[in-house]
Amino acid sequence: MSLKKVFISGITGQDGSNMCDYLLQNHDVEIFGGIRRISVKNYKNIRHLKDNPKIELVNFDLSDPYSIRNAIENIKPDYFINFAAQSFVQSSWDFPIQTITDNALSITHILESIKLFAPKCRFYNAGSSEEFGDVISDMQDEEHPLRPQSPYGASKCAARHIVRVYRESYDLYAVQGWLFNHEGDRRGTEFVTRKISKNIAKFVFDLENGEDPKHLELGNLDALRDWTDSVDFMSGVWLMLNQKEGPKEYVLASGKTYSIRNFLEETLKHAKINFKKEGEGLEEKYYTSDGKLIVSINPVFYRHAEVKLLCGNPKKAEKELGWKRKVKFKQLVQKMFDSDYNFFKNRCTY
Ligand code: NAP
Ligand code: F7E
Repeated sequence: MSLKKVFISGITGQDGSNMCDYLLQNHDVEIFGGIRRISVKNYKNIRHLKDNPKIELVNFDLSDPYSIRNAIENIKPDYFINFAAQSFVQSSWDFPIQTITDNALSITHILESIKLFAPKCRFYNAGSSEEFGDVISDMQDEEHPLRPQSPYGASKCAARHIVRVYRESYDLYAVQGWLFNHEGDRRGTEFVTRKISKNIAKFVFDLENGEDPKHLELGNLDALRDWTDSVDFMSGVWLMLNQKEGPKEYVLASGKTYSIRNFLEETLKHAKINFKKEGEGLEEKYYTSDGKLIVSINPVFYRHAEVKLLCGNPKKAEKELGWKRKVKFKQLVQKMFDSDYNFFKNRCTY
């Protein structure tokens, strides 16, 4: 029997590469990874898969409907997992048209091509807790209204509606999960958790090597986020794609919330930096016990509108899909710091 064909877009990103690893470790499938043309190749998250015969890289750009159509018409995948996106909320105010084009309009192109060329293909689109935006309850579940606060959040809401319309109009297996923030050692360095882990690791490394360490600039430390290890979410996405009944859409989250300040202080503790905090608001600063500046606030990292609190309720996914996360908050902080610290340490030995 021929292997099931899984198309993963965004394979060079955090989730696409983690999904590839998850499938190769747990399921006998053939993977087609969508990659776009960029000026400098960034294959670091998939370098370890370079010679794997079960993976083929395929030209695919969300902003080019012909590349979408060609990929789906030629491969006729059994599953299409769309992790490609303009995924950085902050940039969505600078590139609103690109954000809507790549995150919403492109989903219509994908669904049209699935409808025409692979109607049995099961489609997953990466939804986001950013769709809940200006939240009306302390915990958000599948019933929470969509109240996006950014062009990014609005783009994911538009995609959610078009996925539902195609599912109901054409009886397609098309779902969009609501994934809350998820992180790890493959996270882009512009996102706050990785920005903290990488910069604090470098700070420690420089101190240990007698260099003058550079301090880190951050934005709003009061925002509350629900963080999970991206690796833990991959089985949840696959379960959403393989429901016996449905298809239904689920929230995946840890059910706990922490401030950016909590993440920073936990990282500093794990890095064994004795720190002291001074000032409030824009004047808030972190110093080492001997007075070296570690962190200051730069308003440039504040947003036009902030999602103040995210805390997802994963009960429905746990009960109906049997999904459960493994990694807790402190372990995630440790994993990210250790990975970045080891990078600087090993780089030095070459
Ligand atoms: P990521 O690391 O930023 O990866 C994004 C991927 O999309 C990269 O492979 C990127 O390719 C690709 N991409 C961007 N624009 C593209 C285009 N026009 N055509 C084709 N590919 C394009 O994001 P992630 O954290 O893995 O997130 C995966 C998905 O989940 C995204 O849809 C994101 O919006 C959504 N999401 C993420 C989170 C989270 O906390 N991580 C939470 C909820 C939802 P290049 O390498 O070429 O740039
Ligand atoms: O910001 C605050 C910032 O950029 C988190 C994406 O994966 O998750 C992610 O979106 C919080 C915000 O992620 C800095 O204001 C403070 O409140 O790491 P982030 P995000 O915006 O939550 C959702 C669920 C997605 O769907 C997205 O694709 O941290 N913050 N200081 C900062 N944020 C950044 N980036 N940089 C700072 O210096």
